[in-house]
Amino acid sequence: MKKEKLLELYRMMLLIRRFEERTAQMYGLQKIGGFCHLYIGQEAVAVGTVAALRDDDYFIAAYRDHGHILAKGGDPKAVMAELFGKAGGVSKGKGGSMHLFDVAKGFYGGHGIVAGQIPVATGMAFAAKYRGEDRVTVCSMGEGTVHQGAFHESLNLASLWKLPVIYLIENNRYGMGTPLERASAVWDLSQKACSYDMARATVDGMDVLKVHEVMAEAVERARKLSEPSLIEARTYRFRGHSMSDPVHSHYRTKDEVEEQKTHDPLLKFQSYLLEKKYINEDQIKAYEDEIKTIVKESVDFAENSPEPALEAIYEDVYVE
Ligand SMILES: Cc1ncc(C[n+]2csc(CCOP(=O)(O)OP(=O)(O)O)c2C)c(N)n1
Repeated sequence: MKKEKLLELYRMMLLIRRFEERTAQMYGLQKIGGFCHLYIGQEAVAVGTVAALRDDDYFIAAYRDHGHILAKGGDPKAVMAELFGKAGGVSKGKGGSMHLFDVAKGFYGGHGIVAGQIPVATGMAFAAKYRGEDRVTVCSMGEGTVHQGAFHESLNLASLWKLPVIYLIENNRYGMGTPLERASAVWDLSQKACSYDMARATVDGMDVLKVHEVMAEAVERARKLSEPSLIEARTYRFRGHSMSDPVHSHYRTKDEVEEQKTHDPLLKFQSYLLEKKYINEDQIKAYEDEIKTIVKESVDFAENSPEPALEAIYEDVYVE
């Protein structure tokens, strides 16, 4: 990958990290309400994945979706306004954190129902194939999702019909407070693909370049051969399940979280770029300053954006 592209990935990971740190602050100030799930710690997965896609490819995610929409090119101002529930938001203030949407950028949500996005992704991939497009669909989900029936029904059809879709399990080890080991008979989750004769891979989700490499292969398989894949990215969330879950809840220890932070994907990638001399401390500072401004402008935009009008409640219920 060229240096410019590597720096783009770094900048995006930094944007997502700082955007969400600010989101947490805004939540604390009650500017943001309702459910809100931070992606901090998992940034390499979304960024590495989107780096392997074309702009017109599709991405669909669960409710932990801030990082995905930003990586897919969503406007930070409109994303922050959505978190604030304002009319200038990507979903006109009616979706909130869990229902971010940006069709122009190929981002189809933001879904609050665990596994709800998986059949939709399968349908999107079917539609792309039916229309003769060569667009790829990526469907991200947590590891707690793979036991839902919708996952299995979707993988079966995707394999049977040879659909250009990539199911991406972001294994952050916990479904709310339940560790994978207490919920799943199988711990190597990419094995689930074997039941459906589907290509599979497991990747270090804390390493943006490794994620990119594995996803690039899966994207090629989808685009050129119209074949699906199941990828498991092993990652970790540094914050609680949602804003109502303290970081150090009873289901994991402080030591565990601290140990995981030594694998911070942002710092790991930064060290790599420093080592390669693709970046220096001054440039890091310049990126930080630029991102700080973008995030501040996003908050200002969200603050100043109006509340949705009452009549808007009847709009956008159906799509024509
Ligand atoms: C159908 C359904 N059942 C239960 C819930 C409640 N719920 C919200 S998040 C969650 C855990 C999902 O964990 P995982 O898929 O691993 O995703 P993560 O939060 O770790 O990203 C559950 C059970 C839900 N939203 N939808």
